Amino acid sequence: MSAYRCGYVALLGRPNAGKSTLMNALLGEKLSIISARAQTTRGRVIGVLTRPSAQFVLCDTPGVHRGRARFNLSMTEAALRTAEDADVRVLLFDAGASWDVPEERLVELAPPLLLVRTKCDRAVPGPVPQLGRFAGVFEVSALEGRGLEALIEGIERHLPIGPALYPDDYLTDRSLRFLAAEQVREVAFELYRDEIPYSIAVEVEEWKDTGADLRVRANVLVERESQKGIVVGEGGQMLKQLGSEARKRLSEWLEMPVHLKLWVKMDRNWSHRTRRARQLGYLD
Ligand SMILES: Nc1nc2c(ncn2[C@@H]2O[C@H](COP(=O)(O)OP(=O)(O)O)[C@@H](O)[C@H]2O)c(=O)[nH]1
Ligand SMILES: [Mg+2]
Repeated sequence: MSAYRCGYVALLGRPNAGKSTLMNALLGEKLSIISARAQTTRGRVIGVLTRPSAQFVLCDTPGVHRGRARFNLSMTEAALRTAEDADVRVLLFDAGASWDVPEERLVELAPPLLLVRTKCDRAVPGPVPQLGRFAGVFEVSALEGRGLEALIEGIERHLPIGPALYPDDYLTDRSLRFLAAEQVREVAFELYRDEIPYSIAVEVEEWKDTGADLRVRANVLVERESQKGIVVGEGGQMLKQLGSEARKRLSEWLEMPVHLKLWVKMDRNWSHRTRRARQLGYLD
């Protein structure tokens, strides 16, 4: 029998490359929120995949991009730090996209670096420059579950030899509260337009598991007074929709009845205040 392997695997790529979707697909659990809109993921989420021969500590990262706001820059920095600390780096690149600034930047990362062409269900991957930099190239569709096993084996080969870092039933370092708040934020990305979802933070205030059901009270924070009305909507319609869709997802995900109460509050410019953003779990 070969030696056990264990290590950190950073999932990197521009916003929308499919990092969060791939992480969830590899784990078979929804840990990271997913959106058709760029820059949804905030902060770092780890998910632990334990196999008989290896343990993979998968790190989902916010996208590497060129946003100018400090919050965006901090997130890019966080992604690059995660990359540096990892044992294996995985660059995700949409099969239908063309090579650009984020890829140029990520391809410079230290080896071992793997290339994953994502979303192969809807595009045939085109050529990639600097192929020589990659220790392996994989084609996957997280949506169809295609290519995942080959990718897992490919990553395993580059993990250092060593014992598991986490117990075999350990899934993530994020609290259930945080993950639940993230699901509310995911719905907000589908419901609201323009910059509104980017200004939203969700903070769970109360979490009561009665055994029969779960009672959750959460604040939906916005950055400016004028955004409150938009989030609430005419006659409270939008907030009602946000609450009922989020409640549905939470009860499916947690497999128990959930009561969800949402309050919209103004937390002026929270994303410009590093300490506050960190406290909310959006920065390391
Ligand atoms: N067709 C297809 N779409 C995908 C796949 N993986 C991700 N997507 C979509 O791409 C968008 C961005 O995905 P997400 O995981 O949030 O990207 P991230 O920003 O890199 O974390 C979402 O609309 C996903 O549903 C895939 O394998 N196939
Ligand atoms: Mg993401």
